[in-house]
Amino acid sequence: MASSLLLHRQVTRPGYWVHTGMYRLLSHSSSAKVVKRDMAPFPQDAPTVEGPAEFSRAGIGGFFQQKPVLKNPFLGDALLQGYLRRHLPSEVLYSDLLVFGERLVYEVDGWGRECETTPPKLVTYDPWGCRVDRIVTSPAWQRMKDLSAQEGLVAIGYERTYGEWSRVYQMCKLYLFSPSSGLYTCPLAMTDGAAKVIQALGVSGPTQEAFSRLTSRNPEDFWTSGQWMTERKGGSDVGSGTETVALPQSDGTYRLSGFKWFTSATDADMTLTLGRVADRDGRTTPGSRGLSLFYAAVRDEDGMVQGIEVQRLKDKLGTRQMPTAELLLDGLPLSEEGRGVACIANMLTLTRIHNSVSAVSGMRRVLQLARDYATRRSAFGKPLKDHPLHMQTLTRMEVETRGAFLLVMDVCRLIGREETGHASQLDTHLLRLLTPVAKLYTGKQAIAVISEGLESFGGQGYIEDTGLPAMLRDAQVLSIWEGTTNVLSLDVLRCIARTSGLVLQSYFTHTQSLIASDFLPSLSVAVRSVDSALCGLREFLQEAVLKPPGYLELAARDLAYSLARIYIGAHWCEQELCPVLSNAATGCYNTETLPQDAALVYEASARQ
Ligand code: UCC
Repeated sequence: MASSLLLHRQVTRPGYWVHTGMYRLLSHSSSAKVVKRDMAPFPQDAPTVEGPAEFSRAGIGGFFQQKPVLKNPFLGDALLQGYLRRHLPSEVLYSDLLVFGERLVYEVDGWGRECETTPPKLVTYDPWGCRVDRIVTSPAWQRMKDLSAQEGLVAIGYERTYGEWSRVYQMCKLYLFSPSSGLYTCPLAMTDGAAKVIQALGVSGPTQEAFSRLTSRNPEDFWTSGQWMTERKGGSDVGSGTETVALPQSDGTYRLSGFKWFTSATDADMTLTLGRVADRDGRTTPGSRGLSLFYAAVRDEDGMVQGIEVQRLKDKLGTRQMPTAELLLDGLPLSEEGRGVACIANMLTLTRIHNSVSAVSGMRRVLQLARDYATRRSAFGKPLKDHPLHMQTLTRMEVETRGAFLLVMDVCRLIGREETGHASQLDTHLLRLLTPVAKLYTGKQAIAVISEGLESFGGQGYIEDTGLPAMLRDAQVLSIWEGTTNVLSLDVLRCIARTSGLVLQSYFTHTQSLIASDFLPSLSVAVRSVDSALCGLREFLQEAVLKPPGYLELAARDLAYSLARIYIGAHWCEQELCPVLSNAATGCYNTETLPQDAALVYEASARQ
């Protein structure tokens, strides 16, 4: 079906125009001769009359809406610039981001679109029937890899030119890159995570080369890594869902046999993955305790996959630019035995931070475009930017985005401090607590803000080749991969329990100190609001620990949201800061309500 209509005009009586066209849409006059012309070129059979000049030549009129223009995202981001001026004033860094911003607009953004329109393909066999399992990616995807090395998008985090602020610098650069990257930020997240795991385990043996390649600025040497954890039984419950078995070989390596169900960036050069070491009788230890972490170089010297069968590429809602596959693994050497989950947790922390950065950057990008569009699009006699309600909507999106930015950058600051040995115990606690909080909160925010952003373009926000719908599709994954909202909410509870509440103590101390410092008188209402939410949350937690088991579990998501909102603080003062408190007051977490919840959810299906 055609996606647009050419409306042809025909005079029925003086001064009365009837539109006829491909479909009988607009003709209600019984005297009109309505012609259905499926895709007939105009004009053909209809007797045409010279109409007003506007529609006479092309038949589609003279008005064309100007599209939103992407401008240098660094220059267009006052908050980012202000943040850097305050914390990391460096001319070199400023000019690097400025030049990178130009490169994004004039070069990289087009590659990003190309990655979307030319998705990867799996070639299973060569023309002569040999199994090759080659993943063919677009030239633009390859260029993204080279660019990532040249721009140091992983390397910056390890060169540490800016000491404890190096992670902030790296993440600011990734934040600018992400919406133009055609999802290349996904392999970069895992690459960064793998480098961190290797560094934490001690760089030696086969991982020495891997580490230097993962952190290289030379495109010839640069490697990306996968993080292949998910199996058919376990996306979230990795501990009991992992079936991959690792058989010891005489040369000290291990053979892995298993089926990895989601392997993002399957075109990676290496991967980290989990498996269970089998004893001589083939027995394995169940649960998380039985999991070990393995390193594997995925390709041979000719770039062909080794020891792996690619079953198929996944057909996904979004992130179509990036190959995600099902894999059968075989014969990968071991790097570490026994403490798989604990070791890969380092990677999870970093990829969750990357996820949060991508979430904020998606919000920022849609706002930048919406803001520009509001100056170019007029409706009801004036530009959109002059409609108060439209501006109010953009303002609300802006507030969300700013709040998310500050939360995420604070987590980046904390990881930078930890990695450079500057972290106090309070910093370490905050990092552990705020990493899942930031990830789960910004993932959801990104979906909401980007969805609102699409609406601000009217119908054009729903049109594929504007590039806008892909932003929403890609955002949807942010709350799913690297731990869903609920799994991360439970991770918040887990870290509270594991530290006997110390992470919370640090949170309260730090947040209280933020609002106790000097503030503008105009912020006093906001500060009071944060203060009262903080007190309420403290009281809630004191009571919640005395409630039956299950109470806090049901409160986990709202608790995580409360932690996020209060931390974001004054930026949120028009919102309910502490949903966990008001929901507790209405009995939301009483476990007796569980059957009612289930009845409500399943009511519709039960009737069918
Ligand atoms: O791979 C995927 C897609 C890749 C795409 C990546 C791109 C992302 C960036 C995009 C940017 C655009 S998706 C795979 C997603 N899967 C997950 O995220 C797993 C979700 N499930 C969990 O997170 C669970 O909570 C588990 C698996 C961690 C739970 O396992 P366990 O075995 O029950 O965990 P335990 O027993 O609580 O913890 C085992 C050890 C402990 O260490 P020790 O023994 O020293 O006390 C924990 O402290 O692991 C440690 N640990 C952690 N440490 C567990 N979780 C954490 C954590 N979050 N941080 C630090």
